[in-house]
Amino acid sequence: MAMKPTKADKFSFGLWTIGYNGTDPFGGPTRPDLDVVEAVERLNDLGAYGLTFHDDDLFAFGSSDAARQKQIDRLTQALADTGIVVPMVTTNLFSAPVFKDGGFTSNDREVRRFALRKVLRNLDLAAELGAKTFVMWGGREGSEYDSAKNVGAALERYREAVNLLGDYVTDKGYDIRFAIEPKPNEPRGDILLPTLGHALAFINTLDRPELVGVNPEVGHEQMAGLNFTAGIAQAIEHGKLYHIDLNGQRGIKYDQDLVFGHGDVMNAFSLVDLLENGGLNGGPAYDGPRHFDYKPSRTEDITGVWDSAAANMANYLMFKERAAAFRADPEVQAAFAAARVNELSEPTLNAGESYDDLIADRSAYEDFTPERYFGGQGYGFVRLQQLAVEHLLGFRA
Ligand SMILES: [Mn+2]
Repeated sequence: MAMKPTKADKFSFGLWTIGYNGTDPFGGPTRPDLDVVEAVERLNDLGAYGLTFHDDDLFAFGSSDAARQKQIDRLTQALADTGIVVPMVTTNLFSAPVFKDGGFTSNDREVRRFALRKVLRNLDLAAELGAKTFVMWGGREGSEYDSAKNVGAALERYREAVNLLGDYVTDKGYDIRFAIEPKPNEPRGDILLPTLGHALAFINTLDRPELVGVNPEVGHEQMAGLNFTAGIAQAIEHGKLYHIDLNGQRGIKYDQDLVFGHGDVMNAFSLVDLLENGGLNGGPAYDGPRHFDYKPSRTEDITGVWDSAAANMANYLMFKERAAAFRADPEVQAAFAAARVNELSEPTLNAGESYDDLIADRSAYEDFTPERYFGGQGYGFVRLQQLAVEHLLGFRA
């Protein structure tokens, strides 16, 4: 029962995902390169709405102005022919040898100035294509050796760079916001802003924090052993979920970039439940693109590439359908009530209550009986989780 997406589902893909040719640290390509026009047409056939890219995905690093423009024109024509949009653009500051010690935070000042110029040029292209989000994944911003990188200075340079970019889009009048993508390691031994939490703290130190949010990736947080759904909930609570990268990862190991739903299935279910049902009055908590940043495994031929692209979207829609069934089940509603999940939304103090009032309230302390929590007053969280599993596995309508 594969579910068929439509453009209203807002599914988008990176050109580097379906375009991944299978190269890994231990072997070369297993598939030919994918042309951007074919990518746009096939994504459109499959029901996606958006394509995203790094500058170097569309035109090779170091391309002449003419070669660059030719590729932009070919993309623009394919977009016009299909109605596919470009909701997000990002810059490659990690593949070319010049960025081997990073872009914004390279120890080499000339490299930092070159990196800024590359990003400014790419921002103009993003604006031209109507992208609303500009992702910054600093894959090479880090080090392998503690003595090789002054982390404090690196964060100052990172801030200097992002502040400059914020000035640029503001002065140009571009309707673009930035989204920082955290990752703990790979390709660097340790990457700056390694988790969503580090990024949120950094954003608060910027000149224009309102222009900058996060683009968390499922696998990146899970590589650090963190609960992705919980991190996304915090990003939403801070109003900072500007974009999201969906994929699959199984535990703390190398960045697998599996199809969404092919990693931690339970966490994928709770994530979709949060995105689709975690907002006001049970509505969506996020209305941006559902963006897939995965890699079709290098074992696959081109048929496997498109099967995997379709699988990402079908899995998201199946999780969405299962989450809706879970929420609609009266037994689940009863279990939520028994678990007092909604009680957490009640403020702990009464309206206008002071600490003096709290201290005067004997029921809060003197007459309260903590002893009853020993052997009693269970929460039933396990029952609630079991109901989720039964819905997820299709054993409940
Ligand atoms: Mn990844």
